Amino acid sequence: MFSFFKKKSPPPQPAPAPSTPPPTPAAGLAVPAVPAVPVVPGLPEPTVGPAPAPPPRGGWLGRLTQGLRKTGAGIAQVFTGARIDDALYEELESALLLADTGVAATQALLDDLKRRVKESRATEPSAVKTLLADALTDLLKPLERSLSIGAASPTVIMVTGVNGAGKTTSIGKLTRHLAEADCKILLAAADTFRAAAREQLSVWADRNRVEIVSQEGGDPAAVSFDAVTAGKARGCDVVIADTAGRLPTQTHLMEELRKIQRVIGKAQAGAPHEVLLVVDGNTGQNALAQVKAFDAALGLTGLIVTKLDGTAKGGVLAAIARWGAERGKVVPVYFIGIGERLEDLQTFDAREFAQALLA
Ligand SMILES: Nc1nc2c(ncn2[C@@H]2O[C@H](COP(=O)(O)OP(=O)(O)OP(=O)(O)O)[C@@H](O)[C@H]2O)c(=O)[nH]1
Ligand SMILES: [Mg+2]
Repeated sequence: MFSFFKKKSPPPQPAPAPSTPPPTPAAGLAVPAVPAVPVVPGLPEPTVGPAPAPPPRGGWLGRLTQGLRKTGAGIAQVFTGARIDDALYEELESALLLADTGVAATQALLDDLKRRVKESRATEPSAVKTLLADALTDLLKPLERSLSIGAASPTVIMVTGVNGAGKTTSIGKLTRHLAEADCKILLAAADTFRAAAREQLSVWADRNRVEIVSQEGGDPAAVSFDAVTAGKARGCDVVIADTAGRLPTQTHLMEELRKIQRVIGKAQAGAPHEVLLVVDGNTGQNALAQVKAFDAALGLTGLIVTKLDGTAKGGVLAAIARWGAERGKVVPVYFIGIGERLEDLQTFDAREFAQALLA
């Protein structure tokens, strides 16, 4: 599960009959790549031959652990006692709630943990900590999914979120990874409110030597339409639309996002294939409220959770997972961000995250 994203591989020889249409992506689901070409962040993508070894994530894991250390310390404290008793579970409940896990996910984790403790007949608090890591991994596992590219041509990705969540920066990093994998990318500066926003995206476009459709003071839906039309005409693999930050309570701005989404669909049937929400990991329980609100408005297909390197508590991912489990449909976390450097955006791995949180 270390591929940064999945890309449809070149057609086998001889090429399949043109009458065979590519599979249509189901909303919210990454299309199973056929077969997937794992891409190693920071390393050149192999075009032929076996999949490369997973990238060295040791440094990454250390930084993720460091970013979540406050939560980790709070939870670790619970397991320093000599006995497994009600007091331990009560302390754990408080620690999980403090870590932004939310009431529903905390309760689910505690119930699952007690069952595991009983089944394993654990007697040491340290063993309970290991079982908690297992329970958390299982809860987070459904969030783990790769972004797939190539089922549609171009694959259109619309990126949304509140102000300053890290949308443009994440698009820049994602663009670099896609460009390194030989994807032809076109960026749409659909954040037309501020000149600085367009410039910021242009810098990423220049840096990655990819094309950008930008229009001074233009209508964001029109810019998106032009970009998708141009992407189709130019044979691009991916079109990524950067949108202006907004609060889900700003009804007219949410309506504008819906319009962008609709208009993109007019430029290309079935698009946008991905509607991503970028969430600042520091916003705690408010992050779940954002996910719910943007999902209600747009039908999200994935999340990018940024800034897990600061004061983020991390438990909110458990809250997002629990919410998905309750309604029978998760919004997967494609990437998590732990800083401003290119390599600071990585795929989400449930086990790794649970271990970092409980280190
Ligand atoms: N520490 C840290 N900073 C980040 C991360 N991701 C983004 N940032 C920073 O967050 C700030 C805002 O990032 P942007 O990408 O401009 O956010 P945005 O969502 O596009 O903002 P608006 O377009 O103004 O709504 C910048 O200073 C980024 O460098 C991260 O994972 N960790
Ligand atoms: Mg931006």
